[in-house]
Amino acid sequence: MTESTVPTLHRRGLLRGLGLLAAAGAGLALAGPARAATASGTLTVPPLLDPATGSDGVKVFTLGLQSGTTEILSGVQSATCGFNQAFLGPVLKVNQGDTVRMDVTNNLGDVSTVHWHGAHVPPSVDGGPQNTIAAGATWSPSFAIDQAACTLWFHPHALGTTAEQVASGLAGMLIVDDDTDGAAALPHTYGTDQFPLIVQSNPVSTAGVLQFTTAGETARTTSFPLLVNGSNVAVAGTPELTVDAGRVRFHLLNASIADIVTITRTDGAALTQVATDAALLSAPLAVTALTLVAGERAEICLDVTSTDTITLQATVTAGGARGGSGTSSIVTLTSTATAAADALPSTLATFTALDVSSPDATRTIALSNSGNTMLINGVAGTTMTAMAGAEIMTTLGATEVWTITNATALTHSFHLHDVPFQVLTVNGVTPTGGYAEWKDTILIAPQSTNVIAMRFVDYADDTYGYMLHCHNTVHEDEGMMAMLMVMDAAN
Ligand SMILES: [Cu+2]
Repeated sequence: MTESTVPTLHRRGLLRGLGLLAAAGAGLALAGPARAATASGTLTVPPLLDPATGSDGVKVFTLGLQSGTTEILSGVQSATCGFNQAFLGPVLKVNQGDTVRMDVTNNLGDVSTVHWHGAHVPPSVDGGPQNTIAAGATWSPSFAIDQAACTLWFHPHALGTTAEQVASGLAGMLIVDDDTDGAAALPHTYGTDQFPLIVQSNPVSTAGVLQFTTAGETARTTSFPLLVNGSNVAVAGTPELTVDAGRVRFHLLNASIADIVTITRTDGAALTQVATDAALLSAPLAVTALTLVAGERAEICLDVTSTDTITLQATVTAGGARGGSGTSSIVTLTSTATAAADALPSTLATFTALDVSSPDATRTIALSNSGNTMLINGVAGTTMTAMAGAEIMTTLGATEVWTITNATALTHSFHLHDVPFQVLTVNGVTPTGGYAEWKDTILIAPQSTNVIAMRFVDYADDTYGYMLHCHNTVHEDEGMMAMLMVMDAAN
């Protein structure tokens, strides 16, 4: 990076830029015709966490939940938390077929858990409320990465404290890659042509105190700054990114505790979506807008050459009782590339619709509320006892069809652990676009009926359960969570 590429570098920008260069492999200063492509700019790029190699080639990632302080509002230090840093965390990249061990040490003063959102793993290592990590303790789950390329994330999932801990900054991205031709055709060099865009619209008091309850959302002194990779765009300015590549892949994550973001280009041109939450799309998909409810992800590719400037923006809609609003630019992308990238392949992955002609079970998942008490099938899942009394029992290998009804006037974010699902209908209509393929987190509109299908494969356990819940984590903490037990057919 040279000053000419970042003319307005100030101290905070400089720190960000240095982080970016470290992430990009420091190919930076040694410009020459044969150098690897690299990137520069003020966009905060989370560091890539290098795993240690354990026995039998296990990739060992070391994560520490810690507290710290972060300037979220201009000139105000907020008490925050993060993984290995004061706010948010590093990016972990793994490959299908890897075996990983996560050495997770809880250096918070409170109990926590770490859930691998979207990962198909046994319930005993899923990081739900049963996998509590006491203050000062280390939890070391080991599991196989048995799913194809996708964008996952990790965050706490303890009872009653999820919104607080996620709002405080405990959120990180986990990127799965695979060996398919489709994945290989997408940009996949982190910090060079592959970047996370973690967008958050979260409630903060004028004193800089992060809020995580309905009361906090609605308090008069609460504002909802828009953060991109932890940086407030209203304070630091629109993040800038200059790449040498002709194509960039952004891994979008809405890590807000409640709010909904819609991503568009400022010039109104189409984005090329290449993945949902849960998988690469079967084919690249041109979309003019991508709406992500809390917890939802998507991947996009942008083709860019030296004559282009592309700016992405996020339009925020309140997901809770009160929330953010308005539209903010979230990244301005330029490139030094003179040649256009080759066309993306017409096929990225194979998508096969589940056979739901004779499902093993059909269920109704009824979302309702009584004031600020949020219910699934009439039960507020605020304790393990309450959830155990209303648990859903299924059998390994079962294909199920669930009808999710929303009797509330609120938008919810439905997330199922364990396996991804397919959306069959929304209010009777077959969905299109990304909602027509694999998903693990979907928007549930007020008063809507949403039919989804899934197949429970691989992991049965009669002790540990999976969760299904609203990923508006305020609603989750208010009870919109239930437990699913996947039992072995022989039991
Ligand atoms: Cu909800």
